[in-house]
Amino acid sequence: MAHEDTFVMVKPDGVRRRLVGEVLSRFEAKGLDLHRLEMVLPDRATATAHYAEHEGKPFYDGLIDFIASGPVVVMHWSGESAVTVARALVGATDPAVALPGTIRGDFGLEVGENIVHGSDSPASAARELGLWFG
Ligand code: D4T
Repeated sequence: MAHEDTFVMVKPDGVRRRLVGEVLSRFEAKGLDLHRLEMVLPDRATATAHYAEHEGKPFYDGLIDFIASGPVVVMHWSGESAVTVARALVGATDPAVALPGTIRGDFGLEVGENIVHGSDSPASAARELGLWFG
């Protein structure tokens, strides 16, 4: 167990569906600490850098279009095992199979619009916090 920092983003569908407060309240209720929060309209350079590992995959172009399609809310959270805890709150990538009780399990149905992102490792968190917060 270790104190960790992590990066969380409410994606454009989550903002459009007015789920920002719902996401925030789940992270707060779990006991993580919020350090930074900002609403931004992602430019394509930031979106492509964020999802660089997926370049060349069939869903990549649609994913970049989607992330740049409207404002997102980016957040820096920390706490005990924050990376793992945030991923557990978010749920499985495909909302259709994400467990009830997770954000994706409770609010989503489509993998292309899965509401929220959470870093998948401490190294990804450091990279993504640097990318989005400078
Ligand atoms: P992110 O990174 O958005 O938190 O999602 P995950 O970490 O849970 O899942 P991922 O990196 O494998 O996928 C990134 C992003 O691509 C979308 N996606 C994914 C998609 O549109 N079609 C697909 O088939 C897959 C696998 C959803 C999340």
